[in-house]
Amino acid sequence: MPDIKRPLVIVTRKLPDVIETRMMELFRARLNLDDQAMDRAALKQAMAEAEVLVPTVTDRIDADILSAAGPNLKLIASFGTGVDHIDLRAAREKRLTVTNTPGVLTDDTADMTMALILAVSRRLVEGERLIRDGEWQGWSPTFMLGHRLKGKRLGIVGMGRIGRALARRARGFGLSIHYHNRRRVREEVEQELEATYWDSLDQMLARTDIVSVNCPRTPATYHLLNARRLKLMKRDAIIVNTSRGEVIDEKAMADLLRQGEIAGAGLDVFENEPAVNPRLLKLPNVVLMPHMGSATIEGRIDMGEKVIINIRAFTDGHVPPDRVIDTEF
Ligand code: 8YV
Repeated sequence: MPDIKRPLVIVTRKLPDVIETRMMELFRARLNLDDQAMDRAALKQAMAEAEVLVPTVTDRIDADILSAAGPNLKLIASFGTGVDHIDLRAAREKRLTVTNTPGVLTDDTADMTMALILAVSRRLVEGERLIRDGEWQGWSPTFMLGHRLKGKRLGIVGMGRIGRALARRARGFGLSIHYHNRRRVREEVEQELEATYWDSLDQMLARTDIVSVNCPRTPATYHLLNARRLKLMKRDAIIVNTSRGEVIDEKAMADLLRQGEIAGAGLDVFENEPAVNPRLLKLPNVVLMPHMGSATIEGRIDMGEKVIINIRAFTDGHVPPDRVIDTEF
């Protein structure tokens, strides 16, 4: 007979100690202390046993994995905001509730996006590498010239929480804000950000100097930036992505970067993580980060707190605050 108040919670990856300790106090928690990602068999076993599963972006919870759900499994409390790793329709058919952790990684991800914009525009990684390689010959007026941010146009693809947090930061650097979104944002927000809305993504891509991908990965955004659209970008424009790799056709982007049709890229996410298109590795005008957008200790603790709150609310019989409704996606 499952203990409703102290459910068996299976956590698929290592979480911050403070979160794990609290989970041990509140739940019958099964932790993954050595942080080995679960293979499909282990994931199925966890689905069969758990009352609550706490997966992360590295666990592909597809229909086949969901078919292994045991009778006690009621809640998938994902550690992260994006839910593209979970087949929401199949979860709903199994009458499983799914929650995520929105809002608490907004600032960290926006900071990382701004860092990538700066790193690519001002050639930070190239310069750093040169010094470490012992190749710096000293200052020169025409050495390592990048581009000034002030006065440039930033085109944000996806004006949700992270897109807006990026826009606020970017305004501080003197960038003017352009955006494309499924829906136009409220007038007060547009006014605050002095943001220009583009109904046509194609038009925005052709007119902005920096393109930032900040929309979730959904069936509608898969390869939203395909070869045709990437070719619309200005030759001296750069692209940054801190959302999901699948929103951009990575191969097409690598080709265009190599051909000089796009001037540079800052990428925190990739289509087949942890694999990175080998062509990207060879390009000096590309800054690559290993999916670290939300990687702050504060952010990861806040995410864990949200997971705990969602589990507690659910087991107390309430609708958890971060319930994911699949029609939203
Ligand atoms: C998280 C992310 O680290 O929350 C997200 O959607 O992309 C990341 O920043 C990851 O998802 C944790 O599961």
